[in-house]
Amino acid sequence: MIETDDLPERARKLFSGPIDFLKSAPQLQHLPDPTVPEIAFAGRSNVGKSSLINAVTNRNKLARASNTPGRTQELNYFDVGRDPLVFRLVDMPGYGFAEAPKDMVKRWRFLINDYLRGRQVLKRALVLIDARHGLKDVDRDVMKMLDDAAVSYHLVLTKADKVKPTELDKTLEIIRAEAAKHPAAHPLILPTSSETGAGLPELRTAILEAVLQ
Ligand SMILES: Nc1nc2c(ncn2[C@@H]2O[C@H](COP(=O)(O)OP(=O)(O)OP(=O)(O)O)[C@@H](O)[C@H]2O)c(=O)[nH]1
Ligand SMILES: [Mg+2]
Repeated sequence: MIETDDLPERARKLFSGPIDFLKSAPQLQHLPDPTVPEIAFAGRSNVGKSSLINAVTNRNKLARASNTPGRTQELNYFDVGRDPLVFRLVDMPGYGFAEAPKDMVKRWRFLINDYLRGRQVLKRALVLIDARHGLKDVDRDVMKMLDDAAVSYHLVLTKADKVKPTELDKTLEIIRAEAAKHPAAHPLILPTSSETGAGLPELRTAILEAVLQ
């Protein structure tokens, strides 16, 4: 069992140890048995969910990232830790992808919502927000849904390398103020970059903290 002292170092070790792709679940009935905690990466299409999974796990091609929105179409599971398995990361399809065929968007929305609302072992959802764009109404809808379902979530800014530090601070301030009005939102907003590695140690620590809760 993992002890909670020196969490950053424990998180660092865990994320540089064995991490294995487990499965892709196109529907809820394909989810693995709920035996360990899960941490889900949610967010608008193209926000950088798959890239952040790769960056946080120090691996290049664990999750499939691409410039084409709508890349991730199923719930992709990754086992963190091997003997013992400690927790699972879940890469999700993006929401708010208007260009995709309507029935596909609908199917993803049901999959995302049903998973986020109903998964007992989901310890925390990470709601990724593009640092260049800030919160959009679709993000607010997801936040509201998580509030209503009492699922605790962390707002994570992605692509921080794409904005100037002053602009990033401004965006953080705005998002912090808005997050304060959401009961299930964690007060700490995490700025990250999969390109430069900024914010990754903090994200690893936040994930492990959520897992151990
Ligand atoms: N500059 C920069 N580009 C990034 C960063 N993270 C992701 N990207 C780019 O953004 C694009 C989308 O990244 P993905 O990780 O595939 O995004 P996603 O959220 O998984 O997208 P879907 O699976 O389609 O929902 C890719 O071209 C990435 O290279 C980042 O931190 N900095
Ligand atoms: Mg993806």
